[in-house]
Amino acid sequence: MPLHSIDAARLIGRILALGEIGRDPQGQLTRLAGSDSDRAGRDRLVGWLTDAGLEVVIDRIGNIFGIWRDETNAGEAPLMLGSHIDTVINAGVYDGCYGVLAALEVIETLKERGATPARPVIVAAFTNEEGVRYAPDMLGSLVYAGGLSVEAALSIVGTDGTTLGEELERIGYAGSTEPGFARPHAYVELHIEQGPALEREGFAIGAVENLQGISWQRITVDGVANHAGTTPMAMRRDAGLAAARVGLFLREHITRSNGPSVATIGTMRFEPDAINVIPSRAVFTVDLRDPDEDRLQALEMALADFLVRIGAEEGVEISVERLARFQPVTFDQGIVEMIEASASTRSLKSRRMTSGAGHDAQMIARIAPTAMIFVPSRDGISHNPREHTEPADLVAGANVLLDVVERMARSG
Ligand code: HGY
Ligand code: MN
Ligand code: MN
Repeated sequence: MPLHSIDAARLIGRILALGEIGRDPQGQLTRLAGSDSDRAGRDRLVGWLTDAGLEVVIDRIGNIFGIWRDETNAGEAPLMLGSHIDTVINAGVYDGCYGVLAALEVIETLKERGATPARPVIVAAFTNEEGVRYAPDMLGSLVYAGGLSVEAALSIVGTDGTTLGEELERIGYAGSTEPGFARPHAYVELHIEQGPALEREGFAIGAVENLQGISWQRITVDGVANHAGTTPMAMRRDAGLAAARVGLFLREHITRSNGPSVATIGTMRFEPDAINVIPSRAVFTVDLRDPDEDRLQALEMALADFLVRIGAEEGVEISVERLARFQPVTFDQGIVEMIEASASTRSLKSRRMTSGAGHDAQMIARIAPTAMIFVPSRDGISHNPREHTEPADLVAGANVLLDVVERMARSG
């Protein structure tokens, strides 16, 4: 059987074109959910979906869907593909966008070949997968999967004091369709690995069989502002020092445990934020992850205990706000095997793996058989403008997606 291929130039061209949308004067790429640059990226995608002859649907949380269906298959549960096109700050061009554009490419390739799938095929671009402006992350797919009400999601206040609902209205993506309008027959997400494993071990394809749990917290430490020069160390109630101790604790605790857990303090701000004033307040976030739910809970408990301890030792008040909490998920073995079979037919070396990053697949797995396909990330770098995947790897991943879609769309 001939091995079909997607149109490599069209796919790569669109990834690079979308990657130019949302650059600031310094050339940094940022398309935070609900922002003007997010609107520009969304508009570009909707243009491509429309040009491809797909029915475009926007739901109430701003998820974008391109639907390929006809009267012969409209009654069947759809095969859903996709990812996200919002980005982190100073992002690369592949995270999320590759999966959305490769899904569109697969549909266009099948349409051009005159394929007649037994079920509709949908490409989805989910709102606010990154969660940088509005927490939690994977928000649009979480709502679509019924994990959070639309109303609760729309009322989430962002890091800049806006609400997601206001911003979706402002950018023209507050759709009218109820999220969850179609329960997928299956969901497959193609994504860059964003880690070092595939490149380091020489694999072209990752058949992702599970995804780790995620815990996001915002921690506020309240101490007492005082003079940096006149205040003896023993008299200080230093919010900044307490915050610094948390970072050290997490590093040492995880190193001692010698397990796969990871911890990140990605944001931190002090008040009054002056060089010669002992900080009265520190506000920072902690991102904890582990593939095992019990270990993740144990890590959360260890952190909670440490916060109580340093509150007493440093004479500071500590409060914690939970921003996101998602359990690990296991993907559908049948789809994982299809991914491996396609890679083998195409003489692509593949390995099974766990996703360290959160993805929309983590949410859609709640309502449909789900799996992911990874392709290598150069130097394992992501959430960084140096993010890169070789064109040959991008095309290989899209062709594996093509095979899986053909196989799953064939059976009624
Ligand atoms: O945080 C994550 O893993 C994803 O990039 N939202
Ligand atoms: Mn992503
Ligand atoms: Mn990301």
